[in-house]
Amino acid sequence: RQNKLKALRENAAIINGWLAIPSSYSAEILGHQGYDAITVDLQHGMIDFASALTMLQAISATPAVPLVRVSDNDPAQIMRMLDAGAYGIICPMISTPEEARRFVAACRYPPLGNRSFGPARGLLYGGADYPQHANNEILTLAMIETREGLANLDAILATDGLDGVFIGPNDLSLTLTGSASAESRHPEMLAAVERVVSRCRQTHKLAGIFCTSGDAAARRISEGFQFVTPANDVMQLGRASREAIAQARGN
Ligand code: 3PY
Ligand code: MG
Repeated sequence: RQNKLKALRENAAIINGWLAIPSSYSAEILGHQGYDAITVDLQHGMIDFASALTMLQAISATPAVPLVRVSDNDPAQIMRMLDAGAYGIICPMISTPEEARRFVAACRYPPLGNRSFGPARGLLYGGADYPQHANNEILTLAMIETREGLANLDAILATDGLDGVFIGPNDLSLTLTGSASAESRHPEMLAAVERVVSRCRQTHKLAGIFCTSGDAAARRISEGFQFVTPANDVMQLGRASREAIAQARGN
């Protein structure tokens, strides 16, 4: 199976859903809403391997491409998530080109990397020819969310096989400005974001970012981002509830 995200990025921004709640039912619901991709968040989501497996199964029954944000740059966890059917990995806290290489190597079978062979659900989702094509089809996004990662941006973007970067604006603003804010307007943060977009454009890499709403995601697309996450399930559930309660109370 081709990873449609790789073709989509040429024409339109990829809209990516984000799951922190450990539920295959939530995953299935989100998958049917029109997202291009859905990410199962093992870093800050409340999700263990058993839940992640059923969530990836649910997403693969919808048009959305199943992705996973792993909890750290751990080849064993990356391998298990790919075997569980993730068609792309978002890896947090990539700060050096060595870390980026280690991440990409974990996503690639030899000779390009060191992923161990046992594709399991990869075959069910990707098809019988998955072993021949997985190295090309698995999307790899390195999170830029540390001062060091920002400083090493060019070297990280030069990593063979890396499809792009994904800004973690909470962590990045925390490290740059001393307070975490996903929509920070601090000048250092604005400069950092602009730099990531322009470097990605120059090197034809995907520029992604986490956002807190659809409006914010639309602004990021107009800034040049090609992969946006318009909030996660927790934020959406809370916001929809607050709105409904306010409407019901007539205020
Ligand atoms: C961040 O904003 O730091 C993230 O990791 C997004 O989830
Ligand atoms: Mg982060």
